[in-house]
Amino acid sequence: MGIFRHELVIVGAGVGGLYALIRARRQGLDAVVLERGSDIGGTWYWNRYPGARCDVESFDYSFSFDEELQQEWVWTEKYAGQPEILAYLHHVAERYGLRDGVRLQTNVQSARWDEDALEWTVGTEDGDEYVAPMLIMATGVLSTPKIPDIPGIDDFRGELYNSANWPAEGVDFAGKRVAVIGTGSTGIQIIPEAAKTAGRVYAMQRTPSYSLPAHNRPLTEADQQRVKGAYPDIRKRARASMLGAFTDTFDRSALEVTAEEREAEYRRIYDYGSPMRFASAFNDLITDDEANRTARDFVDARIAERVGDPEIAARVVPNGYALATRRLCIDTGYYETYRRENVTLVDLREEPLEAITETGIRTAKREIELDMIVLATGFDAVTGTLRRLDIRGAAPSPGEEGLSLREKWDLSPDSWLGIMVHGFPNLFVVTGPGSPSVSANMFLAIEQHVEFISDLIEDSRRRGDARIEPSAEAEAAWVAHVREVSDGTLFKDATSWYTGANVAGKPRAVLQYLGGVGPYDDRLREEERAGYPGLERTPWGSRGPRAEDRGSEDHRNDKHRNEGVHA
Ligand code: N01
Repeated sequence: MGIFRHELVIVGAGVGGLYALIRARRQGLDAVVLERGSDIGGTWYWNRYPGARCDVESFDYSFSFDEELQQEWVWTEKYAGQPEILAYLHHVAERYGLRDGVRLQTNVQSARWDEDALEWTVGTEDGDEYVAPMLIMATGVLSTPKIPDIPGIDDFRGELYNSANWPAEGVDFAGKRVAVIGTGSTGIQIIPEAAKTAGRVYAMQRTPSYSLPAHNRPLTEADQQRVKGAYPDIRKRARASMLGAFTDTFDRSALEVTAEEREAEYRRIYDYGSPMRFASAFNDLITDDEANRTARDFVDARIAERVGDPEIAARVVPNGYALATRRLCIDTGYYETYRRENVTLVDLREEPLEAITETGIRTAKREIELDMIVLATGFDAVTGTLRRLDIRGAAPSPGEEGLSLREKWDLSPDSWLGIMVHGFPNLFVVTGPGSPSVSANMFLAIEQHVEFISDLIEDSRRRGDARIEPSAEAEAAWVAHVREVSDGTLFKDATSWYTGANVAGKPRAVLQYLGGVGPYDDRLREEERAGYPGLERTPWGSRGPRAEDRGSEDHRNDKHRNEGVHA
């Protein structure tokens, strides 16, 4: 057990944590990254199940901060698979010499703000403490798997896997009877892969998803030249766009064009293969149910064609919710898989899953004997990971226990700009609730946040702030704006992880800011230009340890670097 002092602690060595470390080092900060995994990569380290692939195109789903990096890296497919994305993150770690700043297998469990010392103490499972005045939580939005509360789950004697904690050595489906529970983005990717070699695959579907064919393909030399020749401009326009990934403007209502024009537009994007583009084919698909219905009708017909069998199609065509208010998926051969002799759809709406037994699964209608069960049951998303840690902010009054982030977010997932939380000074969240996060290209959303956070840290160092915290008013105003925007969309009625509806007891609220990446970027810039009016600041000297006791900028690194006070 030890106590380690730094100027900045970053939790999570995924895309956000690695970039935060790069930025911190460029600012001359002594920073450390704490990572529970045994390697870097975050979401792309854990989600290594067969078929794992991104649904944002690889040219977009990558760092833009360094022109040399984006010129030298060669993406081989339109949609990169998990191994390629992980290899890219390893390349980034090597290229910027990040590994010595990352403590692997360091499982953070708590973070406590000390109002006297004006610093955070981050506690790990091993009993170590990392102390720093600034704390960045880059813990990911899909990083806490939701393990379903199915009776008998511990009794199963066969192989049981969770997609978000897949064995590094891989899993052999060959000849086995495999049930995949869940048909969201993950299940839709695993089912066709398992069906290639399994004896039988049972696709256990409770809620069907909308999915489009990815039309994934190798990238050609011409693709590389086209994108790399224009990368700076592509990135600039992506930042000003709604979804942060492509820049076409869709300024027509689905209801103002003829049925033929509409069909032609849907067909054009469908044949290209991009869920983001499809969901923005017209400007009212997520705000007007009638407009949305035109997109649903188009996709429903395509799903039925792909499945073939009308009885199965009737079960896998979604109904009862608007397209894109649950994640609009992409797939490679998912619906066609139901044409295979060795694939059985189990519709859990007709025969609810009652229990997992020692030998398989019992539904309301039958016993299914199994060798393997795969849980593709999703995540306690966006706020889940931080709610599970014991994070204590400022005490309401002296002598009292610090405010609990879990308790605060159990009421409502409030934040200021999705980045800071009132009551939690000097704590920064990468892609927190109330920011574009998963409704955008995550790489860009993460860059946007890390840059705002590091600029803010730099600004407060320059001003001599010891403590910065969003005011209650600024937080409330942002929360009201996020809600006003989502109330104008069909997302407010979504029953998916987008609104926390997939986790019992979680407050229902749209967890993303739906105003668009570009307008959100403008809002961040405005805040910076105005000198961060949403923040309350406390300079060194007025409270807490005196500035000179904490080291001047010149020798700060030496003073705070790993003092390693070993207990
Ligand atoms: O999780 P999900 P996911 N009994 O929540 C079912 C990203 N992602 O891991 O909806 C039976 O979407 C549940 O049914 P229901 C992407 O952002 C991206 O698939 O609760 N079923 C649902 O069908 C995505 O949105 C990529 O009725 C149960 C499924 O499990 C996000 O991750 C790839 C159940 C969970 O679907 C999450 O996707 C993979 C139970 N007790 C993931 N509990 C790409 O980039 C849950 N389910 C392509």
